[in-house]
Order: sequence, then C-alpha cells, then structure tokens
Amino acid sequence: MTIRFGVIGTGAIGREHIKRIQNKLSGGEIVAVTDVNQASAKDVVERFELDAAVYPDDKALISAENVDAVLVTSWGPAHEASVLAAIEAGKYVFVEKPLATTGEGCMRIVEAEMKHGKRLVQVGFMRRYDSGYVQLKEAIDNNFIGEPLMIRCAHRNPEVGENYTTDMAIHDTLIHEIDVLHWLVNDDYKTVQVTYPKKSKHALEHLKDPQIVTLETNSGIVITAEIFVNCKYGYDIQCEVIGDEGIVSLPEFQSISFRKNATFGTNVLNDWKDRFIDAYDKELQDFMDSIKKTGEPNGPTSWDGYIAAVTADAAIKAQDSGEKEVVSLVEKPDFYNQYQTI
Ligand code: NAI
Ligand code: NAD
Ligand code: ISE
Repeated sequence: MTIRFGVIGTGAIGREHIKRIQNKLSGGEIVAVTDVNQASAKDVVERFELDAAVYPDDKALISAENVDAVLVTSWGPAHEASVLAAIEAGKYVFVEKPLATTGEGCMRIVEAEMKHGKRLVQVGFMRRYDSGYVQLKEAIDNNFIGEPLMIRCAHRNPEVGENYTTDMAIHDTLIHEIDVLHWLVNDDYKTVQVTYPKKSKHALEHLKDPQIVTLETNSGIVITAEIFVNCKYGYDIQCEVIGDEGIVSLPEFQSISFRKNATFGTNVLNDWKDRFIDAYDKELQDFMDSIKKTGEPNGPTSWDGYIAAVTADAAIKAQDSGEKEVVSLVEKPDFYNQYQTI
C-alpha cells in the first residue's frame, strides 16, 4: 500500500519533505499540492517532476479522493485550520511544528481528534527521532546519571530574516526544546521565565536576541535554554543534562577534523536541513510505516502539540512581564494515555 500525500505549503521545509517522500523514503508518493502562493505550488510540480495535481486551497486538496494523508508545511498560523479540516475529512495529518500557535488552538484539534475516535495526527517534533537525543533519553531512563537536576541547552541559528519577531524565538525556535526536554526527563513544566542579555549587534532593530529562557519542571528540574538566532557562526544545538551521579551531553555533529593554516578544527553546520536530516527521514518513515501497520501514526501526538503550545504561551507572557509565569495544563485525557509515543 502506498500512502498518497497532499502537501499544503510548498516553501522551504515543504520542498524538503516532498523530496524525501518521493526519492528517499519508501511507501509514499505526492499526488497533490497547494500553496497560497500558487506559483510556488506549480513550480514544485514542474521542478520535481511530480505526477501531482495543484489545488487552489487546503480545503480542495483535503477533499480530493486520492489523498490519504495531508502534510501541513505552511507557516504556523495556518496550521490549525488545515489540521481541523483534515480531521473532519477523516484523513491522516503530518503537521510541522507548531501544531497551532496557541494552546486554545491545539485544544480544538485535540477535541476534534478525540471526537473522531482514533489518532490521525502526528506533529513534526523530529528531535525525538535524532540519534543524539535518543541516546540521551536511554541514558536518563537507565539511571546512568541518577536523577536529572539541571539541563543547560542552546539553540543557535546563524541568522534570521526580517519577518522573524521576538515571540518567534519561543513559538518557532524554542518550541523544539520545549517538546524534546520534557520527553527526555518524562516530566511536565511548572513555570517559565525569560531574561534578555545584552543585545547582539547583528539582531535587527525589532528583535530581542539572544534570550535566556528558564523552565522549571514539576519535579524541580531547572532548565536554562539560550536562544540566539543571529549567532553568525553556524547552526548549533547543545544540550547537557546534569544528574546527581554524572552528566550526559548531546553529541556534536560528526565531521572530519582538520589541521590547516595553524588551526586544528572541525566543521559546524549551517542550517536545520542538514543537522536533523536523519531525524526528518525517520519521523516521516515512521508516520507511514505505523499507519500501514496499525492504522494510526506513532510519533508525537496532538497532546504533545498542546503541551508545547501552552508552555510557549506562558513563555511569551513571560517575555513581556519579566516574571516567572505558571504553565497550566489541563489533565491529560485518557484517549492520549493509550498512546505510547516514541
Ligand atoms: P516557508 O515560508 O518557506 O514555507 C511556507 C509555505 O507555506 C510558503 O510557501 C507559503 O506560501 C505557504 N503557506 C502559508 N500559508 C499557507 C496557507 N494557508 N495555505 C497554503 N500554503 C500556505 O516556511 P518553512 O520554513 O518551510 O516553514 C514551514 C513550517 O515548517 C513552519 O511551521 C515551520 O515552523 C516548520 N519548520 C520546521 C522545521 C523543523 O526543524 N521541524 C524547520 C523549518 C520549518
Ligand atoms: P516557508 O515560508 O518557506 O514555507 C511556508 C509555505 O507555506 C510558503 O510557501 C507559503 O506560501 C505557504 N503557506 C502559508 N500559509 C499557507 C496556507 N494557508 N495554505 C497554503 N500554503 C500556505 O516556511 P518553512 O521554513 O518551510 O516553514 C514551514 C513550517 O515548517 C513552519 O511551521 C515551520 O515552523 C516548520 N519548520 C520546521 C522545521 C523543523 O526543524 N521541524 C524547520 C523549518 C520549518
Ligand atoms: C525553524 O522553523 C525550525 O524549526 C528550526 O529547527 C529552528 O532552528 C529555527 O529557529 C526555526 O525558525
């Protein structure tokens, strides 16, 4: 059985996912595309020589009879409407982060999925598939460092465009740490606070960069996350978990080392496409394999999307207030307790 995908949003990551489904992974094909920029959708079909129809909008694509699953790679604020329409039509959805841009929006999706009665949605929190984070999780689960007490991490992009705003540091960038860290230590967040160090001269006028986000979990683990999206030198993701018996750290990206011009060095990557290439492959392969095997996706759920959005909402409030803000989640519905996601 081949899963026939309709893609909503043919920008940067939409194109990456289309290429991997068509050329690299097994069991899927692209049969439909749409984008608010119709020229972009048509360009993708021609450029990648797809046997796919171009639809005028998400609703038309979702209702196409030959679309089994929808890949939502539009910009964040458009995700909720497309995901709700796909659930309404009973179609599987792989949606890039964020599931929706607010906790309320994610809750509407959670409620729609529960009403449908079976899982349809997987959220693109690909770090859970990254071998480095998987090794960290195994070490923590096996009690290798005892009880985790603190986490120090950094999320650095070389630069961002002028559309990138201060709140995006949370709902577009930190959202990856928000998801992967509570999964890593199997805990939920209690409070969040944001502080601003001295501003980088490379950050545009409207943007506060870097930012330091401090998260506290229910069990008392304190996480310090640096978000620095104009760091200039490369795309760099760091994570160190400090326990009462030892410390584990995310492996550095593997690269040759070199000795040249009186320097001993290794390369640092420049963007997310390369840093998490294996994780993107694995998450989408898992989505397809799991649907074929069990009739439901297996990766991060709508509930995970909800946790991330509620935490992001509190962090955005903390950006303005400068105070410690409370993260208030409602109780996890039984529906999601039955899913042991990766
Ligand atoms: P992009 O701006 O390159 O592409 C977005 C595309 O969606 C554009 O072509 C735009 O015209 C289209 N679009 C926007 N609204 C639409 C709508 N209502 N209907 C149809 N098309 C619409 O953005 P990019 O970088 O590809 O990001 C897309 C999504 O992927 C975002 O949610 C982003 O957070 C996520 N993303 C995830 C990454 C990850 O590491 N998991 C990395 C990069 C992006
Ligand atoms: P992009 O701007 O390059 O592409 C977005 C595309 O969506 C554009 O072509 C835009 O025209 C289209 N679009 C927007 N709204 C639409 C709508 N309502 N209907 C149809 N098309 C619409 O952005 P991107 O970098 O590809 O990011 C897209 C999504 O992917 C975002 O949600 C982003 O957070 C996510 N993303 C995830 C990762 C990751 O590491 N997982 C990396 C990059 C982007
Ligand atoms: C982008 O949308 C991503 O998801 C990348 O992984 C992240 O590093 C970047 O900051 C976001 O803008």
